[in-house]
Amino acid sequence: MAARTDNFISPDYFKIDELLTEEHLMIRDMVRSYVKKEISPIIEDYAQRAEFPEHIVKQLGELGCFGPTIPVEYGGGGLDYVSYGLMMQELERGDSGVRSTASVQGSLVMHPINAYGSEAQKQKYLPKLASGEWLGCFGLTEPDHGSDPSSMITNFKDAGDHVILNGAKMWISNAPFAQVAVVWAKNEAGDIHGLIVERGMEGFSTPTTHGKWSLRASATGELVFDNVKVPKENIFPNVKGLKGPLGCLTKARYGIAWGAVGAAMDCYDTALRYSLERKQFGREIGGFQLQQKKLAEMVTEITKAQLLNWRLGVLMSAGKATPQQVSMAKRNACEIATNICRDARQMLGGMGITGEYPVMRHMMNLESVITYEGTHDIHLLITGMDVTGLNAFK
Ligand code: TGC
Ligand code: FAD
Repeated sequence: MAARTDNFISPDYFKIDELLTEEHLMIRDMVRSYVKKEISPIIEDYAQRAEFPEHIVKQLGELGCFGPTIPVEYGGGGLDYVSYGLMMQELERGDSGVRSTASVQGSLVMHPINAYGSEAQKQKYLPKLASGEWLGCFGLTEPDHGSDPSSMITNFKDAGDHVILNGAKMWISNAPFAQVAVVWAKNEAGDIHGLIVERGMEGFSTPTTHGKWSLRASATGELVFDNVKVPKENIFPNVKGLKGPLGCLTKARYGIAWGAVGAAMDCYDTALRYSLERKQFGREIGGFQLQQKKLAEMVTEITKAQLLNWRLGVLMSAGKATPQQVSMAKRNACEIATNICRDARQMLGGMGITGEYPVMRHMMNLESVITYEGTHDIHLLITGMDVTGLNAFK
């Protein structure tokens, strides 16, 4: 497949750029240029072949996309949450799988080590993860426990200076390429703890998941633990219970809220451009009311989501955002992005199903994005519980 030239122009209908600082704009433009130069020309090919472009791990590390909010002393960027959001928006504008790689590394692997880990764990793992020398993954979901992780059965037993870990995790992004895995498991008392498991530990394997029609350029796998000896020093000392993994999810869901809007922006830009070039019945299809309705609704929803994300970023940076606000933003972004990508695909007619344009790839990717990190239903129930005080999960 010929490399694609990426002429993306960002929709900014409400001059949201004016809400951003010079630093935000610089970071956003740096990642946007990277995506245009290094991701857009290759990503369709990798997705078609269902292959993970492993070489981008180092590039993302060099760019500062791994752990942008982690303190500088551990190799992070020490940046605010709007900067982090903008990075995720730009990466997912390229491909949801690329954003996934960065989300998992920063929010699901580096964040728990930074927030719950010992000083020795931070020093050992964070700089290597920040630079992209090591890739990490996060194991919460199990074959029989997805939306309800509190029922997990992966467990560890005390064995002196180490513990013995048994069980399996499923649907784990980055797993086949990861050097380290942050794994959530129950101790003998049934309490959930986080452990750092390293590739090479005996009894630990990461079989690849094949046959995905979505996130094809992202590597997904299982984590299998067969009597794995994990040193006790690899257990997070500072967290116990489901709030440990859920706290990580809040950070990652925040990044997804921005990321999904990035995918929507790419589809809108592609559809708009196409509608002004493609002629049927003697005129540009963009001149037909039915196509204008789609474009007008797309840019309206993108604008609303951009404003929601920006406000959430400000609240996150001030330490004032609630997990429920993050759920609303994640759910909203996934919904509007999924609808926009489907409409854009239709606007491209037959061309819309080919890899000539990024739209079908985004559309298929978003089926994972709307499912992982809490399904669309789960985030609706989180909002429902927040506004009524009544729990409809159980
Ligand atoms: P519940 O009793 O509500 O809560 C247990 C404890 O956790 C606290 N908590 C949170 N803390 C931080 N952030 C959040 N978002 C939190 N939500 C809850 C809560 O206050 C409580 O604390 P404490 O001190 O009282 O113990 O728990 P529950 O068992 O009733 O479950 C609630 C529910 C259903 C909302 C939760 O289990 C859930 O969110 N389920 C969805 C599972 C999920 O999102 N899995 C994602 C797996 S990772 C992934 O998909 C990565 S994909 C990445 C990529 O490739 O980009
Ligand atoms: P289920 O929980 O079985 O849900 C099935 C359906 O039931 C859904 O529609 C759901 O909304 C609905 N449902 C469930 N409970 C309720 C309820 N109480 N009320 C109403 N409806 C309900 N996990 C990780 O730990 N780490 C990763 O890196 C990771 N990466 C992923 C990558 C990909 C590509 C995918 C697809 C998934 C990944 N996941 C990961 C797993 C993901 O988080 C789960 O798929 C997700 O949480 C849903 O769990 P499930 O698939 O078991 O669905």
